[in-house]
This record gives sequence, structure tokens and C-alpha cells, in this order.
Amino acid sequence: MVDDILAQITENLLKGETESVVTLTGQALTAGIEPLMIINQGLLPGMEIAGEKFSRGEFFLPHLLIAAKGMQEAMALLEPELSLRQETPEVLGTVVIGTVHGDIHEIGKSLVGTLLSVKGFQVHDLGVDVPGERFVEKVKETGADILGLSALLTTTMIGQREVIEALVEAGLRDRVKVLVGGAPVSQSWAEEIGADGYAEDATGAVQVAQDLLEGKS
Ligand code: B1M
Repeated sequence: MVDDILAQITENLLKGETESVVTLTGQALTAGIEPLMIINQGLLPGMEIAGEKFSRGEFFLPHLLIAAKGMQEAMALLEPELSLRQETPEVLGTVVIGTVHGDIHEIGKSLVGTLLSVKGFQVHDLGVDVPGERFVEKVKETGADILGLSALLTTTMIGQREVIEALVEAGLRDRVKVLVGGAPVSQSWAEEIGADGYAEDATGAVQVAQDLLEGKS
């Protein structure tokens, strides 16, 4: 039953049946399936397969857009449920997050932001295609503990390095920990550009953010 409903979510996401994705997500919640399980085993496999099909020339941009719409509409249903499970009432720290300049991929960055909020971080999400100076301004304004930089394209990940350089220029580098992520990003890239942390996925990002605040990494 659980596997069945999650498989249907994946299938409908790929078929571009946004309404069915939302209905099935609601049904999954009613059936008592945890929101994170719906995300990780229902929605994300769909996005992954959509990307693979795009690489093979079986899907085109409109397919990706409609799959993204399905995921985002389902997330609108899941986010309040995730908030209800918020673990700590006190604020663990402040995070500024966004997708770097030239890159409009939104979903992974938003998922990282949502899970950080659920854990108890105060999150300022700057959105996508964010210029370096905007990150710097917001870090200054909020006194953020952590700056999260997402990049989904091999051509835009260089933007993460540029933001770190902009922080150095603004004299803020020592005041904020930089966490990087996104499909083409790796631990070695993080080290190369002088980031403080790297996470492969949203759950990992929460762990790394906590470790950074506790000074473990
Ligand atoms: Co684009 N796209 N896309 N796309 N897209 C990818 C990334 C791609 C891998 C597809 C492919 O070819 N297989 C490919 C990149 C190739 C490369 O550079 N290596 C690609 C391309 C080429 C493009 C365009 C250039 C296509 C074109 O125009 N010819 C174009 C670029 C536009 C631009 O940004 N300037 C483009 C456009 C789009 C859409 C707009 C159609 C749409 C995005 C819609 C939206 O976000 N509102 C889209 C989509 C949907 C995808 C795929 C299919 C799915 C991305 C996604 O949302 N995944 C993607 C293929 C793929 O990733 N398999 C693809 C779900 C999401 C939860 O995962 O974003 O990876 P992800 O986030 C993960 C981790 O990466 C990590 O945690 C998240 C949760 O687990 N993570 C972090 C992310 N950020 C993090 C930050 C952290 C820590 C962890 O700390 C701060």
C-alpha cells in the first residue's frame, strides 16, 4: 500500500499529471506516510528520472518544467506538515540561502531551506539567480551564522566561489560559515573554493549546518 502510493506519485510526476500528484500526496499524508518519506521515495525519484530522460533526449524542457510544478505543488502541501514536526522551539541559528547567479533551479535549495527551518534554524531564502552582492548584503543585515549556496549547473557552480570571494572582500568571511551543495558540487569542490561545508542532500545539509555551528567541521 505505502510502496504503491509512492510509486504512483513518481509515475504521475513523470506523466505531468500535477493534479494527481497533489491528490496522491494528500492521500499519502492521510494514510500516515511521513512527509520526508513522500519526498524521498515518491517525489525525488520522479525528478531524478525526469533528469535522466532529459539527458537521453526523451524529455524536453517543458517536461522538466511540469515535473518541477508537480513537485512544488506537492511541497506546498508537505511543508506545513514538516513544520508541525519542528523539533526545537528555540532558534538554533540564522541561515541565508539561495541559488547562485545565472541558475534558476529552485527545488533543492527550497528543500534544504525547509528542512533547516524544521530543525529550528531561522532561514532567509533569497530565491534563485541571486547576485553575489545580494548574498553579502543579507549576511551583513541578518548577522547570519551560515550562508547556503546552491548550484545545479556545472556552468554556475563557479558562482559559489565568487560569493566566497565577495565575502572576503566585504570583510565578512570570518563571521559566517559557508555551506555549498547542488548536483554537480562535491566535497573536493567545496575544499577547492574554501567553503566550510558540503552536503549531498537536504538531510545531510541539516547535519552539516549543525556541525558547523558546533564547530565540528
Ligand atoms: Co535543469 N538541469 N536545466 N531544469 N534540471 C538539471 C540540473 C540537469 C542535471 C538535467 C540533465 O541534463 N540531466 C542539467 C544540468 C547539467 C549540468 O550542468 N551538469 C540541467 C540543465 C542542462 C538545464 C538547462 C541548462 C536546460 C536548458 O535550458 N537547455 C536549464 C538551465 C536554466 C538555468 O538555471 N539558467 C535548466 C532548466 C530547468 C527547469 C527550469 C526546466 C527546471 C527547474 C525548475 C525549478 O527549479 N523551478 C529544471 C529541472 C527540474 C531539472 C532536474 C530535472 C531536476 C532538478 C530538481 O529540482 N531536482 C535536473 C536533473 C537532476 O537533478 N536529476 C536538471 C530535485 C531536487 C530536490 O534535487 O536540486 O539536486 P536537487 O537538490 C538536492 C541536492 O542537490 C542537494 O540537496 C537537494 C535535496 O536532496 N542540494 C543542496 C541542492 N542545493 C543544496 C544546497 C546545500 C546543500 C545541498 O547547501 C546550501
